[in-house]
Parts: sequence; C-alpha cells; structure tokens
Amino acid sequence: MTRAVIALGANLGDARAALQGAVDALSKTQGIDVLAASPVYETEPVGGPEQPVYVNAVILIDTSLDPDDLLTRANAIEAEWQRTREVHWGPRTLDIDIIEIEGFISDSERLTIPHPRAHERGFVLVPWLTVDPKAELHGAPVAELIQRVDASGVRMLQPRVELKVSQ
Ligand code: A4P
Ligand code: MG
Repeated sequence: MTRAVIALGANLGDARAALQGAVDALSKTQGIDVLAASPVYETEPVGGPEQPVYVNAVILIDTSLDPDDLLTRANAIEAEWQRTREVHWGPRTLDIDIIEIEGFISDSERLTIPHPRAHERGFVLVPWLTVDPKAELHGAPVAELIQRVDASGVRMLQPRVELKVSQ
C-alpha cells in the first residue's frame, strides 16, 4: 500500500454532499483505504470567473492502485457527480485532485505529481495540515508553506463539519 494525499473541492449543487460522496466512493473502491479526512473548509474562489464560494477538504488514503488507475477512478467519481469542464478553473460539482503519492513523481499533462499548484493554495495546504501536521511538499513543511500563502479566504465551516470515514 502507498500513502497518497487527495484534495476535494466543489462549488455547485450540494457541494458538501459531493465531498462526502467522494469519500464514500473512494472508500468503496477496491485497493483504496481512506485513512483520515480534514474538516470541511469554506474557501474564496482562486482564479477563474466570478463563481460561488467553494467547500474544500483533504483526505489521506492508502492505495494499491497504480497512479494512473487512481486518477482514472477519481475522474470516474467526478463523472458520477455530473462534473463538466466548460471553463478553465470554473465552477464544478466535484473536483478530485491527487496532491501527492508517496515515492512517486510525474510531470505528464495527464498526471502531474506532486500537484503543480498545491504549494501555493491555502485551500489545499490548510486542510492538509489538519490530517498530517508533519506533511511536507517539495521538501518544505506544509506548516511553513502556509505562512507564505494568503490563506485569509480559507475558513473552517462553523459549526465544524466532519466528513465521515467508514473503514
Ligand atoms: N491532472 C494532471 N495532474 C493531476 C493531478 N495531480 N490530479 C490532469 C488530478 N488531475 C490531474 O483537471 C484537468 C486535467 O488535469 C485532468 O484531465 C487530469 O488528467 P480538471 O479536474 O479537469 O481541472 P481542474 O481541477 O480545474 O484543473 P487544475 O488546473 O488542476 O485546477 P486547480 O489548479 O486544481 O484549480 N478555488 C477554491 N477556493 N477551491 C478550489 O478547489 N479549484 C480550482 C481548480 C480553482 N480555484 C479554486 C479551486
Ligand atoms: Mg481537478
């Protein structure tokens, strides 16, 4: 089994239900164990057109799938949530991004690992730190990377919303 970090985001439809749906679908996938999930964050949109606020969360998984199959599975779950791709960085019912995979590096267009923008995104770094306080990205502690980004638009939902992780 290999450890991987997955970021979830949504800002169309029942966005919180989509994040929980993603956790459930990943848990049910043969070859994926969901280990932990961050609380749900409400985040100001970064880039793209004017669009609704997002909910974002980060989960840790162990997987025996190879990285390409993990991406294929993530894309299939997005499709189940009627994910469409019309506008670059536009609103979406569900986005599942692979942030890193232990011991694996890739820079193809189909799969770039570590995720090329994770280090500058508060909506990834802040929830990630809650599930792995010792996390590192490109050799730098995530706790330090957070100091370098503008995370003012990243707020834990109040009252706190936890994603259910069933083993
Ligand atoms: N792809 C390559 N590497 C990966 C990877 N590590 N994980 C390819 C997932 N996919 C990867 O993805 C486009 C292509 O990236 C896929 O075909 C896949 O093969 P996509 O899901 O269609 O588009 P995307 O997620 O919009 O692309 P991108 O450029 O990765 O977007 P970002 O950078 O993730 O930004 N603001 C807030 N507050 N919260 C958000 O969640 N998300 C975005 C999307 C913008 N602003 C946001 C948020
Ligand atoms: Mg994506």
